[in-house]
Amino acid sequence: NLSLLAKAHGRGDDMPYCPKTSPLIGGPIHVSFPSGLTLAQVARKNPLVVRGGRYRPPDCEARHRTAIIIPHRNREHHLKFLLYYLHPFLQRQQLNYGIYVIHQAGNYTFNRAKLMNVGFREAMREEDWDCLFFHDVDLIPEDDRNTYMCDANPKHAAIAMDKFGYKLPYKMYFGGVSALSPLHYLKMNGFPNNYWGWGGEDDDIGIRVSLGGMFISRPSVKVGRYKMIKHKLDKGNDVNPRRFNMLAKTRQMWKLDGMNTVEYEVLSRDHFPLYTNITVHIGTEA
Ligand code: BGN
Repeated sequence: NLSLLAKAHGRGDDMPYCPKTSPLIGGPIHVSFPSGLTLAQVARKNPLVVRGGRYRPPDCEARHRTAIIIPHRNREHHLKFLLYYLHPFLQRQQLNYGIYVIHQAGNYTFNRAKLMNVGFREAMREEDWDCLFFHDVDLIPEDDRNTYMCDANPKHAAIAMDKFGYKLPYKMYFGGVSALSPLHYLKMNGFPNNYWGWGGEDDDIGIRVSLGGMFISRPSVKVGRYKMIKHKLDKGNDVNPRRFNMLAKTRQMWKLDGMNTVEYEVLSRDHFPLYTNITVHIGTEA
């Protein structure tokens, strides 16, 4: 059975499964932002990463297939640092993984949650991922024991961020980095499509988890640590004044808006050396 599975994923019979706990895990990571770093250098440091930012352990069959979904616009500088840390981090965890950057086309107000719906659909189209990590571009994980695999319930991975003093800012916080299986995602009808601008969409997603009959799981604060790359509020991502009213209606809205209603147009799909870039037109506010 195991070897059939291995064959179905394009490998020979004799590849053993990777150990349940990777021997390559090292614990805390010192994160700094070297000036002058280039994507070509990152590529040279990761020779086993193939087209589109894909990787499989060379000497064992991965137990987990994880897609990283990164909503993005005009943050190339952050993306470079994230890729610099994330590729080796995921390789030490012996994952079969792929990195997807979902780039919002145009200058209209940013919509993080809708871009993640796009990422979910487009990543699942390419591969039977068993876990999706929805990842802000400016958050660098600081401990590789924070495993990028899914739990039985949706997981909030960014429990301890430096900007919040390495603790949760509030109990229901679900922002930054979260991990859902395809089944979790569909149970909560994905994410809302109508949060334009900064704030509230992550709280909506957190509420959807419980409306979908699930709980939020978290790693320990020792392990779920992240360093945020400092930046100013983005142009085109103003604070959304409607977020309070919208959050009050999540219970009425979650089945009417989400994965079942997402509409967009893919403008390009590029398999770059370190990531797959999907540029998408997601429209404007109704
Ligand atoms: C919250 C925001 C989140 C944001 C966190 C951390 C709202 C909704 C109004 C209650 N939520 O206040 O979106 O991720 O702060 O910055 O603004």
